Amino acid sequence: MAIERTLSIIKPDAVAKNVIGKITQRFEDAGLKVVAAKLVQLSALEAGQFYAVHKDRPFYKDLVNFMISGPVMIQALEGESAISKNRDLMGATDPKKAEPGTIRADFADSIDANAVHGSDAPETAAAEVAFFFPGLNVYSR
Ligand code: RTP
Ligand code: MG
Repeated sequence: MAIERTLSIIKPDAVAKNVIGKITQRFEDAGLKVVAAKLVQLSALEAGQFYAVHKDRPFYKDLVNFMISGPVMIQALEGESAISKNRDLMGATDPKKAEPGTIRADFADSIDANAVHGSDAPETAAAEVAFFFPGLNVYSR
């Protein structure tokens, strides 16, 4: 077990539902600390770069268009096993398959509008935190 950082994005559907606070409360209740945050409207270029790993998948264009459909709340979360802990709090990608009590089960409408993003591994967490919060390591400690 180790203290990690992970990247969370509260997606446009959840921001529109006014549940930034409720979702962030779940992170805090699980022992994760918000160490950086910004509410932004992503450009197509930023969203496309961020999800570049999926660029050849059939859902890529819809995913990028969804991510730029409204503001998103981007947070770096820090804590014990933050990467897997956040994924557990989020629940499965498809909210119909998400465990009861997870963020996606409670707040997501569909596999496309699924409320939150979370980094899925140490390598992607480091890259994603650096993508949105360059210099975080320099300034937060
Ligand atoms: P995220 O990256 O947003 O945290 O979601 P995830 O790890 O649970 O799922 P991932 O496989 O990385 O897919 C990224 C996003 O693409 C959309 N998606 N649609 N129609 C489909 O089969 C499909 N598969 C994935 C979802 O919105 C997913 O969050
Ligand atoms: Mg993913």
